[in-house]
Amino acid sequence: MKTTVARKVTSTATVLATAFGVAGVALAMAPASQAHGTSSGWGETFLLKNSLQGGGADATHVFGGTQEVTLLGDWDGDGVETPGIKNGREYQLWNNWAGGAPAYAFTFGPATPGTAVVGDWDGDGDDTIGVRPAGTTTFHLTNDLAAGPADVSFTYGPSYVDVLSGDWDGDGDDTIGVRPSGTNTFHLRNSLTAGFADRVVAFGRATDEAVAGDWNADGTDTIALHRAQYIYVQNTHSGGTDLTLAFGTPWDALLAGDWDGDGDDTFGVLRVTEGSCGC
Ligand SMILES: [Ca+2]
Ligand SMILES: [Ca+2]
Ligand SMILES: [Ca+2]
Ligand SMILES: [Ca+2]
Repeated sequence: MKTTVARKVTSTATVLATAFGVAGVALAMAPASQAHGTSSGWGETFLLKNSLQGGGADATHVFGGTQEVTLLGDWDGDGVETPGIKNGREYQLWNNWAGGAPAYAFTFGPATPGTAVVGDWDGDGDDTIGVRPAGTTTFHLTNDLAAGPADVSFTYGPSYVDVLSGDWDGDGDDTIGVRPSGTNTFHLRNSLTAGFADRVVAFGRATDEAVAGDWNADGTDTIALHRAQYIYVQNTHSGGTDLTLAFGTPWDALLAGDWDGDGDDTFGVLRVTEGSCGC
């Protein structure tokens, strides 16, 4: 699964007051109501878990700076998901967490701000990106990690939505799902075309943070929700919860991905701590 992450900025004082020694778990997107656009702080820490269990993180990475959007995807198709950064229409993507020069750096999409999406749109095994410009319902997707026009463009859903991507039908390609703001209803589409949802899934609450992934490695992506420090996982599109685990803190942003390349997606969290710099 692929993820875009909206940061939740937590003050240092809050962290210290509430720390209880947990590690966290993570749409890959936070609902618009919880999204923070910018962070002037320090300490953007990714806590990753390789199993669907609570407890401490299996890997911890400090990555990124003050950029607005972190992307997670399998850019080189080796089965391991790694980070990237979207800064306006500038994209920088890495095939590891070590930093250094990005493996891919390019511009894509319109100059207007937009919602980023990540997925394997053409089913060839690697993830690429896309964008839905703010205030529009049009998705522009590319199958190459290079500058150029969109390979696919289509309209889907209303203007105010949370956007997910995943392989909802298990046929090998990723498509789009949206949750209209203020609802708990996910409208999943199985083709990259305009039209009605192929599946509608009611799950959780409108304020839950939602991600998608293949938790049971059956080839189909389903939805998980983050509420407080709990993650509610479903393995089918039934709307029911198959597994509940605790990971991270309520202030963490939920992530999902295959961090170790074993074929299933697990969780992570992004913890952003804003310090008092006196500046
Ligand atoms: Ca990879
Ligand atoms: Ca691809
Ligand atoms: Ca599919
Ligand atoms: Ca699955």
